[in-house]
Amino acid sequence: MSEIHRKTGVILALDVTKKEEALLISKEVAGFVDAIKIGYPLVLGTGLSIAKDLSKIAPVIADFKVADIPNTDRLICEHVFSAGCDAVIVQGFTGSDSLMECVKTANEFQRKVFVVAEMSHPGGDYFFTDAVSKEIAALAKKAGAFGIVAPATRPERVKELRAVIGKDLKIISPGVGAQGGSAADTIKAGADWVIVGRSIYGAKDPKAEAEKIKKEIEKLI
Ligand code: O7E
Repeated sequence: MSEIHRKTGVILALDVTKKEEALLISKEVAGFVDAIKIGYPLVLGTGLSIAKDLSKIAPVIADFKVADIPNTDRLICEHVFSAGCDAVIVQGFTGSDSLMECVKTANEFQRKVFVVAEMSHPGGDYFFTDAVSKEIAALAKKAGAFGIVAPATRPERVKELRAVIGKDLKIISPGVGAQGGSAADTIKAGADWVIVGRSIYGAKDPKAEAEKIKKEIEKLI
């Protein structure tokens, strides 16, 4: 287990499906990202044991967008943390009891929970309306989550959600690069980390691309 600290402001979304490729890219970009986010593509492709391998390179965030009843959420989180993941991403629309069970389980393992407040794709604000996203963000804070997920494709929403949660919670923002969002605009709006997938792992030179985003963020400080 390792703590997620902000050094570069970049989280790699590792949505490749082969173990060798996942390890190769992760080792290449290791100094330029603060964590590696794994989700269904990689875990279904390789098995959850990939988490232990990757955790030797960087902290691992398990993006399973957990969204079930409290008991099932607890079973999922226990599995994820036992496998070596440092944090889990869960949905907040399931309500406070489900969310609190995830946070309670994370606390038992001394791990972290991020709650999706609003999604980054064009349809992402259809059900996650302004009011709903803000309510989920407030619930994440009340439940004791470590942070929320907010869309880099809508920096104005990152800013509004930052105002709801204050300084105590972190914001991780997907949607930079392939989805059109800008790393600098997202960090300026109040995000702590941008989550970047295809523009890094799909690049000819993933290391150079990760370094470019890191430098773009560094310029803001
Ligand atoms: O577009 P990319 O390739 O840079 O990848 C973005 C990653 O962030 C990808 O893994 C996708 O599943 C995830 N993501 C979004 O793109 N938008 C969201 O609203 C939420 C996520 C996500 O990771 O949710 C938890 C952070």
